[in-house]
Amino acid sequence: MPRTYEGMLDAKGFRFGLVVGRFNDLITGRLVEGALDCLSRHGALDDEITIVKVPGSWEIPLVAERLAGSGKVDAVIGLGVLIRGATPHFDYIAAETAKGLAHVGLSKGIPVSFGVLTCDTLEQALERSGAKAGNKGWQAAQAAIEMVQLYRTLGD
Ligand code: DLZ
Repeated sequence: MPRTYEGMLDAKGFRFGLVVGRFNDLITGRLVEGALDCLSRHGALDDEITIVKVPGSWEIPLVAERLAGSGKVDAVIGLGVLIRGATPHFDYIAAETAKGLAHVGLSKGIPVSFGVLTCDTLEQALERSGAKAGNKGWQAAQAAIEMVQLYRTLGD
């Protein structure tokens, strides 16, 4: 029988850092609500959750790195909403936000969830923040819970 490792969905005793872009805050607010709902339903305490707001998605990795290196959180959840405009601006920010968050996880050695929507339209963003396509904030928090548990299970 192969030895198989998986993280349980139990957030009790873990500390989470949410880094939230304020740009498109109609939607990012819904992602935060989803993430907090997921964390509390899985046993995380409000006292163990830190929320840091930043201007936009571009700034999320910078603050995620700071939190991840602080020793004060067990996982970071990045939440932002990018909506494509008329210029290539979106592509630059989306690519760097994704790369930046991946880099933070790899370099700091703690789980970092990617809860950044990259949408063509406001409608797509609404659908992914609590309407017909679920809530990406909730899913990002769920991945963070599973990953902190997995890290604990795998040990050093
Ligand atoms: C400037 C900008 C634009 C045009 N669009 C978005 C967006 O759709 N979503 C988002 O999170 N942030 C956007 N920003 C702001 C940038 O992320 C960043 O905050 C600014 O360029 C300042 O560094």
